[in-house]
Amino acid sequence: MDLILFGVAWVILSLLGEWGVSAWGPHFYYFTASTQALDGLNASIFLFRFLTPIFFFVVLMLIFVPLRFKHREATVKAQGRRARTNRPFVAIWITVSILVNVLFFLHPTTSAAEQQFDSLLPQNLHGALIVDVTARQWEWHFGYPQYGVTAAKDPNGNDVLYLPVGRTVEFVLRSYDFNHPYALGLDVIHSFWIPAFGEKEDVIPGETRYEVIDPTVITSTEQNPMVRVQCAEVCGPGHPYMYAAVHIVSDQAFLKWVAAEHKAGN
Ligand SMILES: [Cu+2]
Repeated sequence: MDLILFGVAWVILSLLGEWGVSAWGPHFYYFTASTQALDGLNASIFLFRFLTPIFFFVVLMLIFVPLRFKHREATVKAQGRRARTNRPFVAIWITVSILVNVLFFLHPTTSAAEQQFDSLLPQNLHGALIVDVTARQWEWHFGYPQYGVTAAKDPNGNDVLYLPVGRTVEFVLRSYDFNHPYALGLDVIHSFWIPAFGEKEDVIPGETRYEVIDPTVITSTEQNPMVRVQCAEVCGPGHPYMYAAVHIVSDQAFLKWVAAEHKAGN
């Protein structure tokens, strides 16, 4: 009887939980604008789906066990406190815990890492748009070596990032250094973060790092503040203001913008 009651309560709560994950899962990330962000979102939904029944099992046990196995004060006095072990239950619990941990290590952890390493392989970067990103206290510079744009600026002279939708982008990330055209000295550690792209990469002086992104929607910072470059590593008093506007546009609009940058001498 106990078992049936527990089982029914567990199934009902788990189904409610799964329904909650279906309803709220797509909102775990505020806004997604790249396949990489969608992969991250799907990974967290997968984890929540899997963990919901386990979560409710533990919660129900915490409620059920003290109620069901409660001893009266008199019994405790007469028999003393006794502990009993359900060996098969403990064995199953430990085995399942290990299996769940191994599963999560393989998927999504290892599978996502492999996917990320694969995206950096030269054969997967054919036709990719290369964007040179230079971080310095406290601004971002963007260059497009394939298009002869060295410092992309908007008409007001602010640094700006334009990306064509549906084309793989390879960001080449550097902190301001001696090899840079404006260099005076070494800069500090920054972190390149566009929240809507779901990835973040530290920018370390003296190192070159890469991030590959596939933008999926036409949008911009004005439409959604999650679509902006934001420094995500404390780098001095100007750190919170170290951001730049991002525009994800159609192919034609991108080429038009490149032409305008040439005209402006950027
Ligand atoms: Cu910074």
